[in-house]
Amino acid sequence: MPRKKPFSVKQKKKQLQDKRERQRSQTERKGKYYNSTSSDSEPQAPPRVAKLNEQPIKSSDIRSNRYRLQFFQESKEEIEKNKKLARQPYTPVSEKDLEVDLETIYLPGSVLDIPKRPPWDYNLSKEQLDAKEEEYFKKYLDNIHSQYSPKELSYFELNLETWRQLWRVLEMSDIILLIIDIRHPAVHLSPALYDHVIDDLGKSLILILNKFDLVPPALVIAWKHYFQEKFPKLHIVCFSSFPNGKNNSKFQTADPGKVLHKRKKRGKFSAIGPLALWHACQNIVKDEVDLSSWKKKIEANTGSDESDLVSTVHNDVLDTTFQKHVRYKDGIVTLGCIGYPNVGKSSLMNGLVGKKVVSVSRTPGHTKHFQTIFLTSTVRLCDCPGLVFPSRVPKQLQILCGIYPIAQVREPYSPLMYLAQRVNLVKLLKLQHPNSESSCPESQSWSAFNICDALALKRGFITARTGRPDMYRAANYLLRTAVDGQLCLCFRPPDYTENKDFWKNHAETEALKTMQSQHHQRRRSSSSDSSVVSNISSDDDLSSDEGAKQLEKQQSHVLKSRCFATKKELEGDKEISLISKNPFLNLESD
Ligand SMILES: Nc1nc2c(ncn2[C@@H]2O[C@H](COP(=O)(O)OP(=O)(O)OP(=O)(O)O)[C@@H](O)[C@H]2O)c(=O)[nH]1
Ligand SMILES: [Mg+2]
Repeated sequence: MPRKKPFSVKQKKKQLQDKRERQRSQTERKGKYYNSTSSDSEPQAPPRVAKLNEQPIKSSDIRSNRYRLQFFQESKEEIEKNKKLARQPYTPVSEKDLEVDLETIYLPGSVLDIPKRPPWDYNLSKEQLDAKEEEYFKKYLDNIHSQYSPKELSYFELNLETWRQLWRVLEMSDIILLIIDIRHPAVHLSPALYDHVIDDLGKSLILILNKFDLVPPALVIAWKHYFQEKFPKLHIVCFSSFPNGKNNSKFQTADPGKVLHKRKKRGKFSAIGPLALWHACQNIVKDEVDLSSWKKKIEANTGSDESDLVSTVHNDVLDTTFQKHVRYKDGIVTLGCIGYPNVGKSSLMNGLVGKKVVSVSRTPGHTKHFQTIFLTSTVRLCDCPGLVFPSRVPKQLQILCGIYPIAQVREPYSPLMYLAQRVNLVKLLKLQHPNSESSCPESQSWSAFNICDALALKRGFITARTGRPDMYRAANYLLRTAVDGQLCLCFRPPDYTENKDFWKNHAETEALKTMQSQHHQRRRSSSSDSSVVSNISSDDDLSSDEGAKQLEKQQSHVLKSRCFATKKELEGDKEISLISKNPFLNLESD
């Protein structure tokens, strides 16, 4: 091997300087491309793309990270600025400020409208089709960035592969189910999507107001009427689904081997709202498809006859080509479930089937590829990965909506401040100000950092190295609790505050109250003493051997962490569970 040439320090310095210079000029050249209207003169560096939910690559599937979420990452300056803001005392916002209008979030008819699949025909080869789509998508992003800098926009999906999944599901479905989390309905409904489905594709759209168990009934009904007025062609259905813990707790026996053996069976799922969904579908298909077997299944309210159906879960992993859609082909109606990540699309499918057929998780971006399953011989369900549409929602709110994996949030304090301004955390969590002994009243005003400090002290979250309160952990904990719905942040439609009594006394509100108490009763009676098990079962696919192994690992991990939980932590758990027993504690005035 030839000997290396001796290299002086001076030469090395020069080499590094040149390299830096080259990089700087490259950045400037790219920066011009990202110029926004607001800062025409200053070229900006291209933002980095954060690729979330990285999976360990298995040798059998080198493309396992192909479908992960991709968002623009905030710059360091943005993060520092937000952190600084979160140190300042915050002012709570009024109830009126919780009212949101769709137009303030989406700008229909602007460059922010959803990307639509470019036209295609059978003369194009797969490579040509892919290239055409890539070119179109690049142009779409260029267009957006010629008008907005990433700082001015929400997080939105940059992964073409995920958009392709949406296009595919829209193409193959006869009826589209747009699932939204009723806590944040205005964030989750893109008017451009409505126009695309109704006008361009000529298909029916059912809006599912999901997780209605987490929001006061009057508010759900007010939103329902708001959407109905704005989008007259929508069919609207309220829905909630949950794992049926009774089934899970049966698996808890003294013999851990037995537990694992039995857990290979699929856990049961329950839902409130399938009948209303059936009615909506029946209204659409009329007598073109026979939906009687689905109705019978709902009436029987069991999931017992699908052992053969479960095997028909189908993953079209490499299929990105398309076929011309034929409506109700072979007498089968296809219902495509689409929506933002974490709104409960997969849970809805499980709830309809009555047992766990697709994997669900509280981590967004869990469903990576669309999958189909027959609910009955004439009804096919299709689960699509979650998609974040471009909009003007504050990123803090997006994190609270659950679109960003909490564990990967780089700066959790400003979302926490956003939450604290809208939910009285200090009162709910009975926090004591860290400066409570100080005589100066100004030093006792609350900031997001103070809340984390107080909670960390209260719950005994201490950093291992310095023995100081672990504020980052406290912030993460609170964000997770909010996303899960134990702390209820929900928004109101315009003019709700003035008309609260009208909505409270609305005839539909009473009916929804009954459905809600049904949900809570069934959930309570089914979740006896299985907090550890139910956490795990909703997070992982336990149908495979690998799932069972993972369960074993996780179970021992959870149990271990329980053993090491301090007394303070367990007390804190009780507090949160008290809040979650009354999810509307912070909405008492409602
Ligand atoms: N309270 C409540 N939680 C729900 C309901 N439906 C789903 N969830 C929870 O919401 C979280 C996300 O559920 P998923 O079904 O995995 O959501 P998804 O839309 O498929 O998410 P992606 O696959 O990431 O797009 C899970 O923690 C569910 O337990 C509901 O009706 N009520
Ligand atoms: Mg899913």
